[in-house]
Amino acid sequence: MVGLKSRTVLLSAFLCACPFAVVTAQEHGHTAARVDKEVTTTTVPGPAVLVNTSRVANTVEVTITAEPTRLSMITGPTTSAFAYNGRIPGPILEVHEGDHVIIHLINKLPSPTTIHWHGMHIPVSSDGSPYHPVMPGKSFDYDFKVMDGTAGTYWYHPHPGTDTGFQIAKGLYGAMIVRPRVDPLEGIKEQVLVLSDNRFKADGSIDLPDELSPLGLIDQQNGREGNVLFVNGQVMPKISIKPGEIQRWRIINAAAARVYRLAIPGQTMLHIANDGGLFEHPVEVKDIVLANSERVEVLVRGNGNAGDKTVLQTLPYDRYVPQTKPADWDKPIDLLALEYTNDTRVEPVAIPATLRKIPVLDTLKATATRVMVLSQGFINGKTHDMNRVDVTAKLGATEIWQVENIVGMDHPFHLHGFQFQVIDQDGVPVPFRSWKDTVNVPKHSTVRFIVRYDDYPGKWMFHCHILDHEDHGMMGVLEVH
Ligand SMILES: [Cu+2]
Repeated sequence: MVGLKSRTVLLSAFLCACPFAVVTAQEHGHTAARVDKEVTTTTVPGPAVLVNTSRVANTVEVTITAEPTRLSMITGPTTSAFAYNGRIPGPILEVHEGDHVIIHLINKLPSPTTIHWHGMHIPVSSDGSPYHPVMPGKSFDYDFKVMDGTAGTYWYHPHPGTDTGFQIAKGLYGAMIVRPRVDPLEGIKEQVLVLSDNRFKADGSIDLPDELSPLGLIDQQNGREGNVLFVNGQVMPKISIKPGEIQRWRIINAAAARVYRLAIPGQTMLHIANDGGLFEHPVEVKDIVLANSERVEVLVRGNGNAGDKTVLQTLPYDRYVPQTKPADWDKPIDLLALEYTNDTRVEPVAIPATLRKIPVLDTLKATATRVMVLSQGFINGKTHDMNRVDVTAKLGATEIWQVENIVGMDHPFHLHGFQFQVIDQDGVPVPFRSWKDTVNVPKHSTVRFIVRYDDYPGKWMFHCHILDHEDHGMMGVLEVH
């Protein structure tokens, strides 16, 4: 995907190191209004944090406006986009376990939208699924309590029926962090890295081809990938690290279809968390495959010396249908620069050997196995129907899902509302427990996971998280009652 031209775009944007500036808000006819001073204190000039307007203890109340805007997304012409509070990605929503959270969504878009709090265990009325669209010009209050044990890295994005890919491509996505009451890694410097990609036309507009055009058909097949790779809305941003310092990176794959295989050349990372929060023990890894909508947390150790420079890369990962595999899929791509400061070496902090305990979901307690056969665009041979319930289950029941991918490309499978534990892939047990809400099911593979439907009845979506597949109906409904 990344040819000579886009390499040039990457390079020139890096040299420019432009902050992500709001140019105009079309709906209000504002003139250029820079928002640089809202940028967080992290070295990556990422999104601002949503301001809590509540004066009540343990309560977070924020307002998110989804609105058309015009932004400098790449070097050159500006881009007509959608943004949450004028930013791409949207501002970070930061909450604690035990908090009461109220989010006022104001929809100033020309079409219905929702906000789905991806991975959160919350009431179905606040899930932001296609069952609860917010019409243009209308508002909606999402209202939920953050459960204990759910601390982790999440994200939010629209989920309005068949328009999800379009709205996310236009810029609607943001990070959400749930902090625990006591963090075993308290005091370690954090970076939030929201990964996404996009494709632009020469006039700066987002390239969303007609579905029946040759490129549109490839997008439908593979999922739409872009040749411009963003980290927090920036191309090739820079992170500073002191020699000896350890940093905690919370990484979110917000791309429509691109699967990342993350690595820092010549060094390992400590993988400490998946979608639903910390592992029991850190795991040393050379690289991590991060499928669409998955999150990981890693500890990056500043092993280098003052003035050294390295990069975070995405390595080749073959998720594609062979016939439409991008020509340069096998080339690594740099995502961000990691640069050592000239500070004297700091003493690395000690990392606890045990981060927390994760309760076991016992397969002997499972009362059903749900078989989901994924083919190209279908789940169990069907496309999504809002008026059909595909799986009915009892509140509190423990069940196994057996997700069988029978085609020649990967499908990342997401279940709303309930975190699960992956059991095995093709019969090979996963090496350790973790909480997940999305699992990549590689081509011609079967993944089994176990889930307990705690607390919240209702109609919950499950679907492929390649947005083109989801929007074309690769989705079903679980009703818990
Ligand atoms: Cu899919």
